[in-house]
Amino acid sequence: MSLIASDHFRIVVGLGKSGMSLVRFLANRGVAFAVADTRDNPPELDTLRRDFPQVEVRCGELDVEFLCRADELYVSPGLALATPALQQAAARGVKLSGDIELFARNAKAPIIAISGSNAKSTVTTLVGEMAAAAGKRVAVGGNLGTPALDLLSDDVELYVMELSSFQLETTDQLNAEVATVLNVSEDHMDRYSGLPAYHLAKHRIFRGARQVVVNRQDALSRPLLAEGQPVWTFGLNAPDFKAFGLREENGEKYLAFEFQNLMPVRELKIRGAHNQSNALAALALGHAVGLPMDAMLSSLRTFAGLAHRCQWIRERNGVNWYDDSKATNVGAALAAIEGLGADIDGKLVLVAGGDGKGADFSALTAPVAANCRAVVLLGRDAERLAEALGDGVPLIRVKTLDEAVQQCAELAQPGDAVLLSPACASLDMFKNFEERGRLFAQAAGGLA
Ligand code: N04
Repeated sequence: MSLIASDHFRIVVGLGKSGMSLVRFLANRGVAFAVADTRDNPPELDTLRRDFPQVEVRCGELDVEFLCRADELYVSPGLALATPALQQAAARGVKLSGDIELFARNAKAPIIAISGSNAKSTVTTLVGEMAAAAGKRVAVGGNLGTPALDLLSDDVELYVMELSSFQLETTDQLNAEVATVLNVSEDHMDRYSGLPAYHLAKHRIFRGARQVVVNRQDALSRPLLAEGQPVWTFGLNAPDFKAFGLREENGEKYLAFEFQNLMPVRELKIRGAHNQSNALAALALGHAVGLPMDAMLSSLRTFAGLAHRCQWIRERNGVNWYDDSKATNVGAALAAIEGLGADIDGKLVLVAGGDGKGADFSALTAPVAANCRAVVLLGRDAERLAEALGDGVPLIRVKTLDEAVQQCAELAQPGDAVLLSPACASLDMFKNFEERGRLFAQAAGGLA
């Protein structure tokens, strides 16, 4: 018996945004498939039933016999690969894959691939803007914005992809033109056995990469390299060959490439040392694919940062309010606390807490004590945060975001800044971090 492509049967497991992009992709190509989701009422179910009424859908607990009808499963990043039903199917010879693997097999233009615990959306967006400024037909997406498979087009000249560790777990061979893991700090410890497993997942981004970009200040960003494989580096110290970094001349700091100054740091709209690092990472990635320096620098001058990423909301009674709802892990909150803390005359009133995903919060203790007037705590892991922060700073427990905003308004003094930077996911109280940020800004905006 011959096995031709039309004999193959696939199952899309997990019906979120990327699950729907898989459905469209497979349906367009006439591939036979079904859909499964562990939830009784997955978010995209109505859309699927309306647009693809002929597709079989199984909701609720995964059925191994059903999964074993497929030769390949496309598993959602929202579902752990360790899920017993998936592992049982794999043991019976079913291949576990994902949307990024399919994307990589079908992309005809070079891929810039970006992962990391933090700053991946900022760097991905920056590189996308640099490529557009250079006149490239560029497609930007993946973990942010448009799902990977929806970007595929013969017109695209360059793909700029943000990829999460969960997306990389189901990707065998990405074959990026250039790949980077910007940084590695603890996140998603509810889904990984520890930092080594998380690091291993992230480093799958380098499989088949022609060139790599490495963070000189994070040893965990460095992959095992092939002989002669081109490596570009970035970091906040002075650059050497094939490196981007900072140089100082006449008391002025410059973004620099090798031994040449490119642009004074003060021309960046995004503030803080971590954002200088982000700018250098974007330059390194763009340079690796041959983007002209002038187009890249003009993008750096105009980029004002992402929503919910240390975003300025308003000024009230001499206090500036910031929404950093995107800080869903300790590393991100640290960057904001230290970055903004150094930039203001007064102190920070921090709003933190939510779903800590099993994180160790102890790295926050000293920076919070040094930079914060008070911390307003909310969400599932408020008490775990309180324990880690100890008595180095006044702690105020609240039940709602509105209550948090009221407390901040009372606590903050002229010259201070109020900062929502939770160090936690939002899913215990909100739809996502965007909703958390929007509601915080709304409440802050509503103060008389
Ligand atoms: O927004 C926040 O506050 C933080 C969100 C985090 O901390 O990064 N997100 C995740 O951890 C996360 C979210 C990780 C992977 C995927 C997602 C998006 C998408 C698709 C399916 C999805 C969840 C699912 C769930 S599928 C299935 N059964 C925080 C499920 C599925 O339960 O969310 O079959």
